[in-house]
Amino acid sequence: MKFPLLQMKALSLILNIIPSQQFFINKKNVNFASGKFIIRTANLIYMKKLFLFVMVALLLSACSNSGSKSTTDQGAQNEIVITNDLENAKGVIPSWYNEKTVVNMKDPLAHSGSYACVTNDTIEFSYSYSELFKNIRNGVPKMATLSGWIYTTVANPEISIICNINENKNRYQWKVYPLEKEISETGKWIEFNSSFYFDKPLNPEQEVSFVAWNLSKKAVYLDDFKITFMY
Ligand SMILES: [Ca+2]
Repeated sequence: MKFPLLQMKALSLILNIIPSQQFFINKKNVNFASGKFIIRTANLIYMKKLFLFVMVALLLSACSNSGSKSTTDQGAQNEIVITNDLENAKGVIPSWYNEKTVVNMKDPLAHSGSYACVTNDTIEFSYSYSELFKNIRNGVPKMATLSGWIYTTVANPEISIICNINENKNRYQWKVYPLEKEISETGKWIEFNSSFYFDKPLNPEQEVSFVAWNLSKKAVYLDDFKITFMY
């Protein structure tokens, strides 16, 4: 288990507050304080500290993992990267939609963890991302990419990544990136990458969305999305 520096500092602070010497200054303990008893008491204190350390560590670890797995990192100064491994999708992650398509995968196994997204004859649209440009970062991007992993049950399925831009709920720009030719192998996870150049002028009030659209009527699964906006 790894703990970030901040959590380790919190643990240290909490453990220092615990009055670990109170066993020794308790009159009852002092009266019966043979060598063995002191050792047992010392062990008790050690166990108490260990127990508290583990409990606090578990609590802090749980807190740190309870949030969205979707992270927004500002890697290079001119780009924003957003990732989602779908493991917490059922808990509803801001900016992500269509959670009903996220399933606990058994056969095939998900690409990461337990969850991936399914599209098939009744589910044409995948788990999706949608957000106003102004909520992503100042300014508007020049281009964006959506990459991830895909698993198809039929060779060359008719499936595409859609990048849609809306302005006041009306469609402003609609771009399609077909994946059909790239996905020739069935029964295995394949990495895909789709790129979108924004050739029309954008403004921060517009909303950008990404979704996979499966028209093959056959099962195609997706996992580990990564969206990169370049400014
Ligand atoms: Ca996953």
